[in-house]
Amino acid sequence: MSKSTFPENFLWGGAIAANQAEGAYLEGGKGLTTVDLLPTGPKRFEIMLGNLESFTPIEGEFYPSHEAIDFYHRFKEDIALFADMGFKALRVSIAWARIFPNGNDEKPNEAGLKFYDDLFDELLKHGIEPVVTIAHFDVPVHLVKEYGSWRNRELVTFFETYAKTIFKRYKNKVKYWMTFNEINMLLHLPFVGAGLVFKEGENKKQIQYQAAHHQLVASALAVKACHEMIPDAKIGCMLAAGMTYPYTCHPDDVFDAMERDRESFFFIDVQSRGEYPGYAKRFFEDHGLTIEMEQGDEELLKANTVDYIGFSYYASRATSTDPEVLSKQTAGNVFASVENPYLEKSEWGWTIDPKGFRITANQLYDRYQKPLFVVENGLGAVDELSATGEVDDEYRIDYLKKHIAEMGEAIKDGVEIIGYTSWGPIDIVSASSGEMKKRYGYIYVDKDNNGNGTLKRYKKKSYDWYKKVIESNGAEL
Ligand code: BGP
Repeated sequence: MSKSTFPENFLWGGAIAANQAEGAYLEGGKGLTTVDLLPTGPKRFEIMLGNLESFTPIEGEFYPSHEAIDFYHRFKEDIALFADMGFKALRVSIAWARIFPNGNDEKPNEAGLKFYDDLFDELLKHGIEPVVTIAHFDVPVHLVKEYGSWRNRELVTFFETYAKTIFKRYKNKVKYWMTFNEINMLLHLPFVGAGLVFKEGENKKQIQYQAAHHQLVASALAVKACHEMIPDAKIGCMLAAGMTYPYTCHPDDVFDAMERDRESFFFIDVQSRGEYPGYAKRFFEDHGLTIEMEQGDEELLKANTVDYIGFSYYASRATSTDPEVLSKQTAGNVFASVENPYLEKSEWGWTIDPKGFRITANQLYDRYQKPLFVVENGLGAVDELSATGEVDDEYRIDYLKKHIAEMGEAIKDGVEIIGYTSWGPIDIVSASSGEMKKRYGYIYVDKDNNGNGTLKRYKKKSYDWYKKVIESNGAEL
């Protein structure tokens, strides 16, 4: 076997989120959560941007989170497959509304707590390390309705209580935590990232950055509590990463690319360095924004920085200041980007850029000098299940192989990376589109876009491939 560039104990595995996998959306005492109000179809995007019509699911609409892939009832079967593949880690999220159905109930919901106890026990039984995201794109609907979600400072206290509750309960089982999934998503899909719903005429930027401050304070409080309550645990932040290329070497383009990256780095600068960067202060001034801070916030942020930088990487982006180039925007991306003529794209218009992965990892490490954890990466594609139950997803293997190879290069560059959990190791509901046909898994789930199917699981070609990658600690790709 060839020599591995990956460290011993590297955390190979996969990542899923409660709302995209569990289903059982009202079972076990769970309350409604923001994602449960996201139907498929064009309305979905409107709502994700903050234009919600109703706080209850509408009769006749199809809401993919309601059943998802029924991981809630089938997790043992699925974990057995992950264990067979040799997973060292599984990243999951806890649904806040399973623990506190209204988000701020006086007492936690025991059935919800028990569900995650069982889930973590099952993982540990197989020697799989649970990596837990505290908030992955879900806010209890009650908090949105009654408090305006993260625009309201009160959410900080509710979140702190929630975080402390789960630290206390799972302190002997979970040693890797993450506060907010893709915290920068708040700026792009505000309902998804922070449960924000806008009224007409409101200054959205003002509300978004105020909500961001609340999440950053909540994140620091969670870091503080985690360090106090579980001294041997590590707690990180989570960024939707992917570097921005300047379209040309014109200084204006280069500056523009830097600013776009900073829009994302802003969050991590606060979470990792512990203070608002100068460029953010200037941005607030230039845009007439005022961030209300309470006494003690700055000290809290400074004293409670993260242990590692978790990030997702799917694609890179490109930017230009030339109006003509700027008019050629790529379709299907959450982050604005102009077409990059050097790169291929996925069926959903996301660029395929393994080298960009290496650059991004280097950028993050140069900037923060803290261990990195790649907690999402993968290719969303349409898979065909043959009549005999096979899926030939060579294109997925190709994508992952190239990305893992570049991750190895980054490690050789001196970047410290502690693990790699590819996105959706089993097919789950797509966050952006709500579709089932946008699949990432090594395991195929028989379910279509309209919610039909047996939910039966099938191993794809990539299943054995990834198993070998793990077995060889990344030496055999
Ligand atoms: C990230 C999210 C995930 C996820 C993934 C893939 O933004 O953290 O929840 O689903 O992207 O995106 P999609 O499902 O839209 O293809």
